[in-house]
Amino acid sequence: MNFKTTIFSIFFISTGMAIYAQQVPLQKKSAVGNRIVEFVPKGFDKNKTPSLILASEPISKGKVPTDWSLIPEFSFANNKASAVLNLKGDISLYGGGEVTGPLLRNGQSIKLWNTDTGAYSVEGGKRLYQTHPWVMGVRPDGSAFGIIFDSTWKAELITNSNQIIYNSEGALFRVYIIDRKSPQEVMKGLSELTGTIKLPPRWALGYHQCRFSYDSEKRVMEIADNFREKKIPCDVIWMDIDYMQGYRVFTFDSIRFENPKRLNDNLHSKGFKAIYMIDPGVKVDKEYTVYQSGSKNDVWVQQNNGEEYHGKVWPGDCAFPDFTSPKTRKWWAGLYKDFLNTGIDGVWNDMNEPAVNDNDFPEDKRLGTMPYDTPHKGGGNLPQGSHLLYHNAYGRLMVEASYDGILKTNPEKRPFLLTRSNLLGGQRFAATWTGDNYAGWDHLKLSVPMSLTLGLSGQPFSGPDIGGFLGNTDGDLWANWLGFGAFMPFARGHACAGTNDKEPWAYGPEIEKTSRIALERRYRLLPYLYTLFYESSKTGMPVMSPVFFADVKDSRLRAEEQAFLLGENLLVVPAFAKNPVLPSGIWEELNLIEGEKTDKYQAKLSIRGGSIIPAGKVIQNAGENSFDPLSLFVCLDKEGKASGELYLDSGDGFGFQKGDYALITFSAEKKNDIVIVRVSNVEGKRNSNEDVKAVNVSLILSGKIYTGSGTLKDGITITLK
Ligand code: NBV
Repeated sequence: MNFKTTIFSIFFISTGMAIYAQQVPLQKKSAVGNRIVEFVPKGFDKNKTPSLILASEPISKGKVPTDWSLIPEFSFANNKASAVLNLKGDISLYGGGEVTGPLLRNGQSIKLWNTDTGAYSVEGGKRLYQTHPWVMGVRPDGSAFGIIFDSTWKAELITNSNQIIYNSEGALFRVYIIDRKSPQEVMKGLSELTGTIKLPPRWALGYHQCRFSYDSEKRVMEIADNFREKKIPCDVIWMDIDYMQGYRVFTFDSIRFENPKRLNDNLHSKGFKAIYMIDPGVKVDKEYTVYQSGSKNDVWVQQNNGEEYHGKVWPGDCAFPDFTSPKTRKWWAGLYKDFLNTGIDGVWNDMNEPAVNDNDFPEDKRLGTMPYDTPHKGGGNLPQGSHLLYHNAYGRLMVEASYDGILKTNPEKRPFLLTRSNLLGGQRFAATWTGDNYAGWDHLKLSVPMSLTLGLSGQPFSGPDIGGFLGNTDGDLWANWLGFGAFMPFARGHACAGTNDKEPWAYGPEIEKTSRIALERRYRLLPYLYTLFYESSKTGMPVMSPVFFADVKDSRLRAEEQAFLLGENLLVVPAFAKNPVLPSGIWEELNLIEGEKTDKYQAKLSIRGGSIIPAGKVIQNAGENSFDPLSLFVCLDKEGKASGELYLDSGDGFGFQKGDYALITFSAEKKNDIVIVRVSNVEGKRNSNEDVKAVNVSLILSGKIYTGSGTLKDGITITLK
């Protein structure tokens, strides 16, 4: 046994997997991007481990940079491949996608096996709904690297302080490492490999109201009307599973939702959008058209003996589309046409781990999903393979098909799709939320590092069930959660069946007032938030970032997970935060709504020195005109300068891809007692003077506010007296 084999053997003993692991030499390593290196182990076979993570097959661009130091080591034992990256020095680790536990991932381990885990209770929260075999490391000098284990096989990911270990239960896989000067540059590298989100419609950035379930057309309209009567901003009402006829997907209950078109039209007339749930399990019912058509098209997952696989979900026995097959994905996409033509605006894919209820099996036989050896057909670029290979990609393949169906039905609109299960890279198709949390303080606090970690794993569009899904919520918890949840990329209140009402007005007038303030603050910031989503769709940067992004060299900030940044310029400190570690430098308090300062539930907002944040007025939904007037909040740096950006377009559709947008850069400069704010650059063909007629500027300097107003064309002058 040579020295290296000994190390591997020890490592396998310590992780309890196998005693002897065969070291696997590298077959190839080459640069596939700017400081991105691909590592291919000898014996790697795409037909055993296809890539479902990368946006496209990487192209070799020559040799590995000469100063490159990060080389993974591969091994293979008992038909299971592993890789390890040895770390030198004091490295802060992040990533792993959807995880419980701390933001700083040193000394953590997770299981990559997508699981329906109510209250995150399965295996102590080490196994959640999604798979992100990705870790980012940040060195003391602020330079950073990231590693992708390009595999969907069942796996575990261990982040020790001196090693990143990935143990799969399947064939050899490729590894990609990005090594760049900052974590932000590494995030960009991740998006070069796995893609970015598509720019969402602006309405998707508003507040969403959900419940399992608003169970009749009447109840949905009551909720919608309450928002408008009470003047609490809201854009979307969600239809959970009870709108269906006996939980049959793509159907509507003939009594409670007898006329979905009428309901959707009604919602639209009041400025709401309507989102409906679609699960993967299709009821086995010979009278049901979706089951009939699926059977005719041979789309179902079959067992090794050729019989249809059936598993229990909401409707009882269900068949499951085999999304690994392009034919099946096309068939699934086609189902959306008639469904969406009732005026549905967005889709919610749930239970797509896929979750199967096998509670009537003896405990040791329960998998909660299909048996590992269930075969999947594959097709196109995908080989035939077992569920052990494809389970972690099931949700990701489902949302690819759903996305295509939504886009095909309404090619002139931007799809909005939310998914519970997904895979690294799946941000290209769907936004996500963090599944079934519960109404407790620990899950309220956990929701910040969870969404931060998703953002650091390529998925910027996420948020928790605000208020907590499982269990009853009291007014105090709700108001605290909404107080900062209003600044998360995806902001939706949700509640489980059998729990108390969890709408902003459900806790009495005081909390209703607080909720209104929180949401009015979000709506004022929509122009800023939309600009961040635009940037993210271009570069892969998170919308919500950890505080250490403000100063990557400041080691104090590396573990901060109560406070967070929205973009680079806005710091959000939730009301619950105790002694948060905040970035140094100039940060001024930002106030947006009367009454927020004295409201104990509101997060504290601060604007970074050197920045300009664009804001709109309070509107009730994102379809209303926000720029009457446009507000610019300015905070100067030490040199008396500031700059910022505003992206605007029509809010939906694809005109922006043909130039119908304006990306306006503002700059401010102080000379003696005068500050001049002007447009320094405009990109895009849209005439922003049509959108923005008047501009109000608030300059915040040492806690004092100085104001001025004018137009984009002429610039605005502020006198500091
Ligand atoms: O469709 C019902 C729920 C849904 O409200 C929730 O958000 C999902 O995560 N769904 C799970 C099914 C089971 C809930 C107990």
